[in-house]
Amino acid sequence: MQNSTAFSRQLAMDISHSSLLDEFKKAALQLRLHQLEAQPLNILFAGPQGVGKTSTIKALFGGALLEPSSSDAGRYEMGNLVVWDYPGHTGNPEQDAMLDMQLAATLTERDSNGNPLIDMVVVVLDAAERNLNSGYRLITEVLVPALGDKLDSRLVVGLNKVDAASYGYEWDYVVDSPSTEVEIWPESTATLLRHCMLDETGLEIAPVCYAAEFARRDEAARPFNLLKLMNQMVVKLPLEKKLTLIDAPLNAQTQAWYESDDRNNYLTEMENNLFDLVYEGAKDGARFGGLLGAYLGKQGRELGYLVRRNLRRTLHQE
Ligand SMILES: Nc1nc2c(ncn2[C@@H]2O[C@H](COP(=O)(O)OP(=O)(O)OP(=O)(O)O)[C@@H](O)[C@H]2O)c(=O)[nH]1
Ligand SMILES: [Mg+2]
Repeated sequence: MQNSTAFSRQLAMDISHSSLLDEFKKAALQLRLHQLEAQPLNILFAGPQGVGKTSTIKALFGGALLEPSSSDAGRYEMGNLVVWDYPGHTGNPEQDAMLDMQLAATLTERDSNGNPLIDMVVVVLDAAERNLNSGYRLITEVLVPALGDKLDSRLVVGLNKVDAASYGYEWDYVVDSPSTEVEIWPESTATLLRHCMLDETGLEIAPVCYAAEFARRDEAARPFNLLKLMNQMVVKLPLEKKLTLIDAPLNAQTQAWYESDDRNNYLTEMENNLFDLVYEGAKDGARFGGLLGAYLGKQGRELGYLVRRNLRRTLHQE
């Protein structure tokens, strides 16, 4: 159920078989896909102990990624994607200082082309924790200085465990979504965090509230707002790295991507992002009458249809 159906490969195949795209357009799109594919992508997950870093990685990438390929525990490789599961503070001051130093060193490391080795840091915080200070210090004292100028596009902040943060409010079985209270508590924490970060570092970043394992009364836990988190990662990554994330073996469970605070919007945003990526010069998905690519005429509409179909397949939303 994985890489044989990677998004970009299937899209390239669909483009070449399409009867609505002319040969010139096909060649241009294939070239573009070819330029964008097979870029290495390193994503590092960091945060205090027990916040759900490993659970988040599992929720996004399913089981496929969780086979450490090197002697390095906490570093998972799958094709061009490398995921780092960075340990949190232990409470031992010397050891913690060492961890911070190693983290800063990893973030300032460059590849052979002079680009940062780590493309993106996802900081996971526990929304249920009343004291977010250690995670906040990690951002302001370790990550912000180490990430340097490309901060905005390299940092994603996730507030995990929104279910546990909601103090007794839970799934609303009548409308089959979390009750509003489930969203309000963590969202106000996210707003507070946002203001503090802006104030202290000038960094404008909106934490994403989600749950890697939303606890259910009598069903197995499953993610909530995972698509929102994924979308934020796709939006922030530089153009040449986006496809690597979409091509990674994403969680194959339909349910994993299903429940969001407003799931259609995130899917639409992701469709727009991917369309613009492949169709050079397009903006916001070139929508016309809501239809992806339609503003660019018949060929745009056809590519829009193919992008949309393949994204839905990739996220198991068919
Ligand atoms: N209620 C709830 N529990 C969660 C959620 N995500 C993770 N957990 C639980 O939180 C605990 C810690 O999760 P991990 O993924 O091991 O956290 P971690 O950050 O990798 O922890 P360390 O590697 O020890 O630093 C586990 O018991 C998870 O089941 C969530 O969204 N909601
Ligand atoms: Mg862990």
